[in-house]
Amino acid sequence: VAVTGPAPVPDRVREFLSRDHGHYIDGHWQRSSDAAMLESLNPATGRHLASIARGTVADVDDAVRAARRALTLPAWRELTPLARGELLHRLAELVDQYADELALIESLDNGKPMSVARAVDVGTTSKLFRYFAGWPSKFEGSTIPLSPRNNLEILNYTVHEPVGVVGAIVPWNFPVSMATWKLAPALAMGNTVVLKPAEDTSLSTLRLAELIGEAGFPPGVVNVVTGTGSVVGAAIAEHPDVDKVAFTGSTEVGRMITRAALGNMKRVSLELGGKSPHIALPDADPVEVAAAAAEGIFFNQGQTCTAGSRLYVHNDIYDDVMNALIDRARNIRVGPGTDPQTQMGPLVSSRQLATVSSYIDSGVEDGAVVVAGGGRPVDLPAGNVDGYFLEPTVLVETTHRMRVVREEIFGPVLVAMRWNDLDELVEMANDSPYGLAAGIWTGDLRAAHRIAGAIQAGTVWINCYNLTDPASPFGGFKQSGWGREMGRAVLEQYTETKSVWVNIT
Ligand code: TXE
Repeated sequence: VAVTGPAPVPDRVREFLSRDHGHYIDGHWQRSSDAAMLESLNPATGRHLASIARGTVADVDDAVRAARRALTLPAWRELTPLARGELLHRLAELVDQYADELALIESLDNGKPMSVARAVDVGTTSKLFRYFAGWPSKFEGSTIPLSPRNNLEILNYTVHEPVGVVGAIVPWNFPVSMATWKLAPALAMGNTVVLKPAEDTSLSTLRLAELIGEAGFPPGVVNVVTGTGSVVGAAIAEHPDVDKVAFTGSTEVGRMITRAALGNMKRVSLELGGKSPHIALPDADPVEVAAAAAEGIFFNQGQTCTAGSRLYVHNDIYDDVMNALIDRARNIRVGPGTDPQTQMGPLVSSRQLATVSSYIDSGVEDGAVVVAGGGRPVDLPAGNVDGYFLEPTVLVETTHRMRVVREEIFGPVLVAMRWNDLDELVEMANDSPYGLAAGIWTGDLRAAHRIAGAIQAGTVWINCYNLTDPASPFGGFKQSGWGREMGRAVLEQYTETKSVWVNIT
């Protein structure tokens, strides 16, 4: 593993980081009700990066009250669909204008390489706002041909109305873009939002909140409350005046949120974990498969819900693929995200590093063999020795009885297995509580489509991996979630449908 060093931080970003960040409520910045703060650490150094407000139940109450009030503001409620779209366009432009700054904040706070933060996280964010800016004027209701009794003549039509106050709880792996996956459709459909970023990575979302104010969204339409999941997240999920909760995170917390939401029957949409199969057929090019498998698992340090974390390679090409894959894994440049040479940054937190490391240990205890990585990289620059770095890791001799094969590790750890029979392969691929994504590599399109049809997953990539687009629906089968995000499909998640009956007899 080659190791790289850090690059300097410009003054503007330094100034932003040095502020004591409050919550963004009703268009203003405010401290927590008890003035408590949380520390955000730089995962590449393990040292202080910034201070953010540690929210309380009272702060969530304030934010929900502001969001409720904003629903009735003429400046929001009476905005024409085109004008609402225009606001989203303006926000997209601001995100582009400050893209480098946002990307640097993201990279420092989350650890990911700057190039990834710029192209993927921030790039996706402005693209999402642009895509959803078009929908307010295009999400039409229907007129419905009825068969009424008593010769009545009825005009029946549907309209889509906002759900109301949306609580959005988002994770730390793609901070600003995960916030936008929820914000963009919620705002496009005329809702107001109380957003909680993850406690480890709130900074880019706080910068986005400044841009939301600058774009001209009325006060209270978007509110950001920072703090812990057990206080702020739980308060949003339970709140009787929140109409819908949209969550991305662990399946375990998704269950807790769903239970809390039952109190007032909130609408719930969930994007949860995954353990996605990445499959190579015998005709696939071993070098291409190795490159895709490496990118599929090591992208974003493996902290991707769709990570191709279970690799199934046909026996005929298994040795060739594994040799090329091991070579790739060993040559990935690990270092701080701010170094342009870095290909893989640190994990997000010491907690995540401990979790992922303990999974590697459990795999070895269960009989798996480490053929690449497995530990902390040596020769880190002096300033980075306390960072949360882990080598790209590949485990072989794994079976479906092992925890490393069954559970989401959410780190740069790949488990590889052989297969011979297509039916058995599909059975193995589906032998998981999750059903988020799958990848298939082959020139045999007949086989590829057969497998795509048989696999229980919300997304299947054939001869590509980890591609997303605001226009294409994304979500999970089984315990990977409820509902779909992005595309037309998500609009249903942020609206109520009203059926209006008019007697025109
Ligand atoms: O996630 P949490 P964690 C998985 C992944 C990872 C594991 C743990 O396997 O190793 O989860 O990560 C908020 N009520 N994923 O613990 O806790 C929390 O503050 C309301 C996969 O960090 O689910 C944060 O904002 N909210 C996933 C958000 O939930 C609560 C991405 C997600 O954190 C809460 C992240 C509560 N009781 C983790 N407790 C993916 N599929 O993309 C926490 N939160």
